[in-house]
Amino acid sequence: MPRFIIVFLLLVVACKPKGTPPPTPYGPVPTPAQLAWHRMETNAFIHFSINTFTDLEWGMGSEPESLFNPTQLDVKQWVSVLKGAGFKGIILTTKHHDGFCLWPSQYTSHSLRNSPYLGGKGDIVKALAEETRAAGLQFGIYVSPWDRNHAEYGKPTYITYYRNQLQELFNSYGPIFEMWFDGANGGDGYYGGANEKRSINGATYYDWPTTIAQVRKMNDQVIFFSDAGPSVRWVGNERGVAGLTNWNTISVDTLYAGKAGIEGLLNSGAEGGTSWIPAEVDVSIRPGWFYHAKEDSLVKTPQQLFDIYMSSVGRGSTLLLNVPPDRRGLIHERDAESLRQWRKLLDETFATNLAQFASVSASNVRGNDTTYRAGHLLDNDPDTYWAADEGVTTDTLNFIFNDNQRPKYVMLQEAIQFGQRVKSFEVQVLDGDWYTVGTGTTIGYKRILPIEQYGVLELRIIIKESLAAPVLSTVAFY
Ligand code: FUL
Repeated sequence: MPRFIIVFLLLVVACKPKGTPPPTPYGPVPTPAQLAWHRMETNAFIHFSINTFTDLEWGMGSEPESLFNPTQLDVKQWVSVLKGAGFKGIILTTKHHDGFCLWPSQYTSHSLRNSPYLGGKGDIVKALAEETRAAGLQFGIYVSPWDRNHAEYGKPTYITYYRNQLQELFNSYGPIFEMWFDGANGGDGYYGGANEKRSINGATYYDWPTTIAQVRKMNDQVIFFSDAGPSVRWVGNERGVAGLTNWNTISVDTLYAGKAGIEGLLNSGAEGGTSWIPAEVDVSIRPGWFYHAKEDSLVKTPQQLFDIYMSSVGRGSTLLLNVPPDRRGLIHERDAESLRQWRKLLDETFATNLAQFASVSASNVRGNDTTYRAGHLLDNDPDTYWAADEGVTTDTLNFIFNDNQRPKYVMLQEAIQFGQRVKSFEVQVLDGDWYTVGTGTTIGYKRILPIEQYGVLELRIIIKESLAAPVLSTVAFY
């Protein structure tokens, strides 16, 4: 080929306009570990300890280790029930407020080492961590900062004890995907025999920044839960209900775990908050967190669990559902059955995505570039997305079905790696005229909106307000 042709071709390639660059992230965005956590959607919580044998929710710390004696404990059963229900991770109460440890900690005698369980040779943290990972699920731990057994609680030496235990747990049982710092703190306790009330200053006593830095040295991917994050926040109630408006952002400057009066803020987050700290919805399948035989008839029904799924995952949060094993050391038949039927209900409800029968167009596409086309909303790929032009904050997405369809739910997802943006939207169907069948505020990782059911050929989603140009990865109809 003559040289001038080669030079010409090279010039053509060099001058070809490059595609439109991806959207600029707006505000705080999730870390890769937080993004992975969002995608887990549902995790299981396990409250199991000496309280299981005393019928208490909060042990005083004086309970003799001899009481801890599950006779048929089977972590394989736990994991198989929980995996069958679709959970992606399991978080275990390794130590609750009473201080009893489910692993043979070298820093205290108040553990299963001094119980009859397996002749003191058991290690439930190890057994569950291994079984969980063998099943392809992730393992997390709850380690209560408040310790009603420890003689030094309230003094700086207790903080050293607590940190030593975290070292033990992270080094022996990792990788740990999530670590739970409970906000309940201080009060009456056994405290090594002192039997008194001890109050601490929740804002300063634990010196969390140092503890967190120490844990991050052992595992820089771990998700820290507490009222104030730093990775995920409490949702402000234990009923399973995230805010209808649910920002993943919040400003933590004056927040700390256990601070009173912040439930509303935690429930809905803060528009324009300075950190990405999404809400986690923790709720129990029974009235209590620990197993009590008297609550066997009060296990939440599949429909109640479905409603909780809708008010947690369906509002952009992650669900952490507690399923407490009984005194045998097994998940009770009633809980297992309820979970099975719940899973069935979810699978049936979300079996057929009617979007497969639809085509979509958008009123605006970023740079008119096919990289950001509306078709990505329907391609089942969480990594592709539709985006509007910078500065365009109201848009209409138009869906045309190939045949009459009757969707009951609209599911939307923002591509949150670019930040959370949408502030209000509306769903309309065409039936001669356009009718509004549902309205919503924030979307975030996922929003499942129940809509008024109509037989429709054409439906549109109007994004009425957005903090920046909307970027959505998925729209689905069920
Ligand atoms: C609370 C604790 O006091 C409860 O016992 C339970 O562990 C719940 C998940 O967190 O703050």
